[in-house]
Amino acid sequence: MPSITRRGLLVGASALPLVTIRTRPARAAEFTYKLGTNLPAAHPLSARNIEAAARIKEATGGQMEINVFPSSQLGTDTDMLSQVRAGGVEFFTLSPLILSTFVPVTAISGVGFAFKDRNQALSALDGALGELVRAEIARRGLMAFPRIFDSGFRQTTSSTHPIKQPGDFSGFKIRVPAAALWTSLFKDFGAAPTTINFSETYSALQTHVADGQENPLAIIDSAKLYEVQKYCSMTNHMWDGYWLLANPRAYNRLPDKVKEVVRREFDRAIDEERADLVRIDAGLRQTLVDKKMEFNDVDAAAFRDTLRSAGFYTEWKNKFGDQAWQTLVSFTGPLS
Ligand code: X2X
Repeated sequence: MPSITRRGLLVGASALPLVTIRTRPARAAEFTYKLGTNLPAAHPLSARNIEAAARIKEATGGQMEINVFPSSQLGTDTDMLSQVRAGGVEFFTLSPLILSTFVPVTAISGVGFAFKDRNQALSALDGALGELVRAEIARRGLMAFPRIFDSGFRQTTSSTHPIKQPGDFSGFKIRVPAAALWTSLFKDFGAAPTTINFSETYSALQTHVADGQENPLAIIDSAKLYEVQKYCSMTNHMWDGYWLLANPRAYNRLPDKVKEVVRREFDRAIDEERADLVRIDAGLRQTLVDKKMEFNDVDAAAFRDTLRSAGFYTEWKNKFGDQAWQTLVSFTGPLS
């Protein structure tokens, strides 16, 4: 049982009969933390985090309250990353590639055409590859929870033309998130990538600052990008996820029992979110066709060859270093 604070007890006892004290609404939480994400509330990652927050409040008897802020309400990813480092935001979900602006090796899970399916990606990140990158995240003074949220394989959308073969990328004004690996990959395809935070992506597409972008179907749908994009090309060029990051000082301030609840409930949220994506993915293409997007499939091998010829794999192998690269290929098989 949480103890009644001295002040609460005195105020209650002097002003109200005992029975009223016992039925008063729960006192203010001892820990009120924020969780920021760039995803809309309609995306399973936000929905499952909102549910986890409610369970955490309940299981701690109101001691811990986590307010989830979807749709970049706390700022762009770049802002939120600074905030979670400084402690102004306590929890934050972030793509490993964007995190690489602070911890370079985390981008390794985004190497083009590396994982053959989501199970392979999740095994790597639940296994040795995840351990390696989380150790680096910890060394840089941030905390990542042990498992990653799934985001899915990224597809390319456009308002001007479908991407059917690598040549269709030539000069293509494509918005990419803020990470060197993304810019490099699309330059190697021959495109003209421009870095824009996700919170500004919809309007950048609407005003044709960019003609295209790339994201998993669950994000194209939940962020309504189909309203400003006509074509969706199933390039499957990269798998992506979201690390759940915490400010370590804020996390370590929590009593052990609260930490245990937080870990358990976020772990459940991650399981459920991964299952949600598998379930909805099957129908998302049709959902987006119903919303008037035109789809096409591509020959992935041709796109991968383009990257290989441009020196993409050699460059990134050198950047990540042998140990990290060997860990990646122990899951994916050879990559060059
Ligand atoms: O910014 C994006 O495109 C998004 C939403 O997929 C990421 O967070 C990487």
